[in-house]
Amino acid sequence: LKVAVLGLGYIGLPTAAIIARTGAQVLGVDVTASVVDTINSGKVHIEEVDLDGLVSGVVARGTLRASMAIAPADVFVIAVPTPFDADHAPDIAYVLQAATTIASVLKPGDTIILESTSPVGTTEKVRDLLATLRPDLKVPGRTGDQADIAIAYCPERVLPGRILVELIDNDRVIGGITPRCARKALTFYRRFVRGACVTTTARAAEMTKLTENAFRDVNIAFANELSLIADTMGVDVWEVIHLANRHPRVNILSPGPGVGGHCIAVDPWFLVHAAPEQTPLIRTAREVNDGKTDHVIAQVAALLEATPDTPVACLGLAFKANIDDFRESPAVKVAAAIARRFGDRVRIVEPHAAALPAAFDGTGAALVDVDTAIETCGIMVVLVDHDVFRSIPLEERIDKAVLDTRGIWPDQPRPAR
Ligand code: SAJ
Repeated sequence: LKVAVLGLGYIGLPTAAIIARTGAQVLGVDVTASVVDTINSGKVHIEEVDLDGLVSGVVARGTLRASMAIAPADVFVIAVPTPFDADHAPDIAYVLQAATTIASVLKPGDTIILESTSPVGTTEKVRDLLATLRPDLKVPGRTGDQADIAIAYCPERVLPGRILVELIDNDRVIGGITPRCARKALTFYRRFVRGACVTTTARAAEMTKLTENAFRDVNIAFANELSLIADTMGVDVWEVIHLANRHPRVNILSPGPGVGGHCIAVDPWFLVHAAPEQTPLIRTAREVNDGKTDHVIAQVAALLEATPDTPVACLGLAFKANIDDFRESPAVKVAAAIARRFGDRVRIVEPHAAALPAAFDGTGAALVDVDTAIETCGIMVVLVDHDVFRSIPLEERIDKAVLDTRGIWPDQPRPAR
């Protein structure tokens, strides 16, 4: 079996490597020369648990090769980004570009699978584009079931930090343009997926992916709203959530400084954009979560103003615990806003960063290690629940003014109201 994976990012590269491990001949295609060179030398350009060993193994065995050029294959997997523009309108240009690339080598019997998070209807647009570019091939859904090629949508749903495990163990939703397309894609996923593979239509699968991330966003927004209420009431929100979750049908998520990453803070907008009148809840959840970041910035600023000249340590920059991914991170937004205002009073602790990101350029903030932060800072702001911060014992922070946005230090004495 020959497989081409287009887009070698956080999803494409692990997927390509796992397929290559099954013995299939995998070509990874990416538009960035340095990514292609890195992979062909057996190395990785992204951090993900166990990915480096897997990639070096399959490259050495010759089952994974990267290139900037496409080549014929039996199965094409599209895993390119789908960003949104300033008005939150999804941009599927990279998906259509990938489809155009595939069209140049497509032959009867091939299967094309879109994995990128996409607005509902995108897989049909891919089909329509291929029909235009390759009038010699019968595309599915337009000519009965007697198509020359199969096209399906199968969203990835892996969690960064657990990608290699979840790629294999998670259930997969496989949406075909036709039932026959879904069955062909199913045969492919059965090669490496241990979870259940459930088939449906392409449109239902597209909406399922957006629904999953909107569900999580709405639930985090509920937790974030609770944290604002609890602050007003002088109640510990973590205790309230802990107690409420003892109810058999209540399961509240955790408040934080906002929602980051490239999925949960983005995908709900695809639904809002597609159905603006029907999405007051999903839109409000987005606004609550983004608003929480502004609220934390104001809280930290007030704390710094109340204690002039005291250095502050901002703990964490990653968008969530124990990863090195700073994309759309609320921690970066908070720390950079504080650094712009309070300059060299600001110390940043991020064990996963070798240097401060560009957002801190010219601010005077410094990157320091945990011990230096504890020794030099009178104020500590927890922005990320990295294990290394969680394990700082009470005696090392009892004399600090603490703002713990992640609830990692329940034993920290609360200031009197
Ligand atoms: N967060 C909270 N409170 C919580 C949970 C998360 O504030 O209780 C924050 C995190 O700190 C982070 C953000 O939300 O800033 C997102 O983190 P996450 O762990 O919820 O999700 P991601 O972005 O790492 O991955 C999500 C997952 N989707 C769901 O859980 C429904 C993953 O399964 C998807 O594959 C991924 O999005 C994706 O690529 O779409």
